Amino acid sequence: MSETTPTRLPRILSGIQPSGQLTIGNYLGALKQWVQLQSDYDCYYCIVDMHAITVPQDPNELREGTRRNAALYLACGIQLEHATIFVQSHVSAHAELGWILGCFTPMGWLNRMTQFKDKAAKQQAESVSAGLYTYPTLMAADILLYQANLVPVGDDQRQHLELTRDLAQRFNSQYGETFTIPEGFFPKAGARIMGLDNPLAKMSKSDPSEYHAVYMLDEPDRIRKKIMRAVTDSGSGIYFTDDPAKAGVNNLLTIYQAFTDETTEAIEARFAGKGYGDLKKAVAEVVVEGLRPIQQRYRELTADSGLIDEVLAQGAAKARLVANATLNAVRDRIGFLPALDRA
Ligand code: AQP
Repeated sequence: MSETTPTRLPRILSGIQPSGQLTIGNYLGALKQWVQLQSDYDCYYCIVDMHAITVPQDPNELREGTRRNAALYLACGIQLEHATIFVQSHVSAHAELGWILGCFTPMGWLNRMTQFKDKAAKQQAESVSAGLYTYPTLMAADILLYQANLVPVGDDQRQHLELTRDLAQRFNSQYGETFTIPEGFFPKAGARIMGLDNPLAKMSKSDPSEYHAVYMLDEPDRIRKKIMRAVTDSGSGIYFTDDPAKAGVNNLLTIYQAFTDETTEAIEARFAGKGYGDLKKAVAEVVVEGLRPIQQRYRELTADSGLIDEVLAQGAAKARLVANATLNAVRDRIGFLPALDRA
């Protein structure tokens, strides 16, 4: 089944968890691409609150984070004429298809997921949830429900996307064409922004340390302070490199490049002969200036208290139409008896 019509644009699905303040990693790895791609696709951008609860969340912070994500999507430049913005838990088809796909996923596939291993290692073994383990099958449901052609994500989601493709292919070959096989879209610069305090670990919004991440809503002075304290090395060369000993400098250059879109050569020439202090000041300024219009727009959007909830209500209604069409086809394919009282 594919509810593709000859006239509709190819579709995008992507989402971010409301599991804390969004970082410049979320922005550069995901949001910036969402904005750039939006006019060529029919876009579905969700706030994946059901994924967020795979680790413990404070209910009030989760609600607040959900609205904040939505406002930041809009503040970055997502336009409602191109994109549907919605909350994952508002569309119950995600939970149902997630369950069904879980029943088609060999545990061996899930056992290979490095993100589960990383996140589980940060918790007490006995408190790691089954939901964290089956996270990739819910993510597959998110994508496949919308028959998405393209999924713009950061590098850390590559393995989950591969699993989604494998699952869709397996289901299609068993039950006939049901799901579109999605392609990943990874940014050229900024696919993996590393922690400022530890440039060997991915920058994450849920990392508790104060100097780990720049948040999209950080005040300019706070951004400067964090970047000036970023870990570098005892050497002096400023160039892009895979050498783990210079991961801090490489990360700062990557952030600079992702914000400015300048070429590698131009950036290396700009910093030739300069010191790490100069590099950090320059990076801080491009981050401050890059985030300034987003922060301004965020303040405007959130001044209207009902606006975000209204956007999310309309988004959910639109998303349900697409998601339920796929879910009905899946139910039929696998042999669930139709519920005659269901519209
Ligand atoms: N450091 C990063 N560099 C590039 N892209 C990143 N993304 C996240 N961190 C980086 C991309 O942001 C999107 C949303 O991620 P998510 O919130 O759904 O899950 P995540 O990848 O687990 O993000 P975090 O910030 O690390 O969240 P927590 O700390 O809650 O686990 C994805 O496209 C991701 O690739």
